[in-house]
Amino acid sequence: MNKCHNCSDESLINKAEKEGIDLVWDRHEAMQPQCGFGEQGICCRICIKGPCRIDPYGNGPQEGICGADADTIVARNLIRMIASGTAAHSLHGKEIAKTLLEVAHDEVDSYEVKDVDKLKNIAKKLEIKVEDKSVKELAEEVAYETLKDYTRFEDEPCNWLANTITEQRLSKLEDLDIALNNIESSVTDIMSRTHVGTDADPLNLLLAGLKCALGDYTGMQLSTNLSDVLFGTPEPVISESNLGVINEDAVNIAVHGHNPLLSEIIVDVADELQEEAIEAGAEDGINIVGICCTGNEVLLRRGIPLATNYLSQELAILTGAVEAMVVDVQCIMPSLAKISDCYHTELFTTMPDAKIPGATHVELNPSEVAENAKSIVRKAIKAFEEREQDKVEIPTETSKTIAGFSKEAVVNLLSEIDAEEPLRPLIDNIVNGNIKGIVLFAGCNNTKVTQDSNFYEMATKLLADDILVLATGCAAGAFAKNALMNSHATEKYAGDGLKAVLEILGHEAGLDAPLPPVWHMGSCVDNSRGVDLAVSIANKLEVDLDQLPLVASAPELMSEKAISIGTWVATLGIPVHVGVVPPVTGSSFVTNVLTSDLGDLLGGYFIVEEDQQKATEKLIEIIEKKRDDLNIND
Ligand code: XCC
Repeated sequence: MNKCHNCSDESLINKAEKEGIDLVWDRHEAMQPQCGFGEQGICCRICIKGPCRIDPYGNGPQEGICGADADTIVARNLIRMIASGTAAHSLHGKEIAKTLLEVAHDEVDSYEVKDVDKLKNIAKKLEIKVEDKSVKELAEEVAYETLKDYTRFEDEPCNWLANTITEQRLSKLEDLDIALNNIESSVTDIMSRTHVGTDADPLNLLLAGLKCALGDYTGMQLSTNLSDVLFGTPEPVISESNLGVINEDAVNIAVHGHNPLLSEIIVDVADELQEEAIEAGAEDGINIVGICCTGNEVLLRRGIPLATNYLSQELAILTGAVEAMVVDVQCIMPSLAKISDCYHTELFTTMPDAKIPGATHVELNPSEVAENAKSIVRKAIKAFEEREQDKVEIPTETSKTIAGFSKEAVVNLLSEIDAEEPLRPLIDNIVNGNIKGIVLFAGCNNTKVTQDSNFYEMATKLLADDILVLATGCAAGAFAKNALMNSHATEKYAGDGLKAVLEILGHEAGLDAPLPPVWHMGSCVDNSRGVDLAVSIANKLEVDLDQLPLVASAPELMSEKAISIGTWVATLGIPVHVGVVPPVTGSSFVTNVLTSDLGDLLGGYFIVEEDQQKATEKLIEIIEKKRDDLNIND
């Protein structure tokens, strides 16, 4: 199998081979054949009588030692994945909410409220009175109302759930008793009910999984929105992507992970220390580049170039020109420590809950964040002097990237056409078929797929069929690197209807060229931005989300977070394609619920299809069917 869809990566993979450095693809190969029981989700390690495994061919045991069958085991394993994903995203959100509270209480001076209008809009959404209140008072109330979503014991639904979805959807969730009231208790609930000898009913388990996944959604909503308050709401910005953004004549610092609390400060501090880098011999000063979702966060808000996405994170170090890699939480390969040891690169961990053996730990707690960030940047400047020139090999490829499509940015753009009803031009073009539908690509890379290939192949076909593509997370990284986020891509790939719309919008945006055909909405927590746009369209059309010609796809999914995202997307009524088979096939009951019954119940369901061509056809078919049902197909 090819490892990646990107020639700049190829050269570095060869370099690693020459230098005897194992990369993620080598470890994948060494792991073959992977455990078939694990792949189907029928291995149970929940108690220590086990591990137990169910024979998928029916010859051996059909029950674990306690009597749990394949349906129970698969459902339990799946919802534990959802709980982990929810915990990861919502803890990220909680950190942001706590920081907003600290700003309100004057306890930190490195952060401030950058988007006051957004803060006021959020306050209104959360039914907080805005008049006669200072910014700090509002920030305090918004933070407290937000944090209630982590602590509420009454039955009413979470603020950031109830106030961000359609009314119809909320009542559907209430009818099923899954309108979540407390993010953290949903995680506790999963861990408790999956303990040995507790919930054995696969349907009951799956319903708890849906409820918990809504905690992932709620955590994302509040993460995105409060990050915008603290760091600014993204507007279209032009930058570059791919490993070629690493600059031989600069001190290169890669920021990697998810939480903008860290990367924003590193970017600020780097600006202050440019002179020191130049004095150390780096002609171009300090060059910050991003990886994974931290990369997306600073690309959208600060125009920082994106070096790469998940699967090729190790390759950044292989360039031999990265002085420091600064990581926070999630999706950071522990292998980075070993690989940086082969180079002058220093790997810095910064969060108390994400340390890596072999890395240097510099904790970025809010009270001394600026000082510690400076010490990291100064160490990087020092490392520049130790760079081994004969080990430097930076690929030349970069792609122009236009990013920053927050919902607000989209509405601002559209209001240039219709100030009264900004969504009208978008809706009109969906109704008249210039834009047939929308696909939101999300999720990771996976060694089981040639990196980025599913994203690229599927998106280019969808664009040709006049389907607008939105993207977040490593999906967005794949499109940015592979030149699908610029005006040239619109000329090259978009069908005539879509192209005409993007030309008009590009003109309104003052670009003198079409808007890109793939809209970068941000990091994984920013999947909420896609929902915001969809909810506004649904409300305007007076329909629910499941009626829109809208589909989501995670064609290279990998993480537990991707499972929880996919689950809430389906729960909100949007069909979700996955291009890697999740570990559920050991239970036909669970597989049927996810791919069929869920659709009857909530409108959203999973489509499992590994073949990118067939997957694309299925998505188009769903979009056509939704258009028929809405009576907008000619
Ligand atoms: Fe991680 Fe967000 Fe997946 Fe990328 S897309 S591999 S979760 S970095 Ni979120």
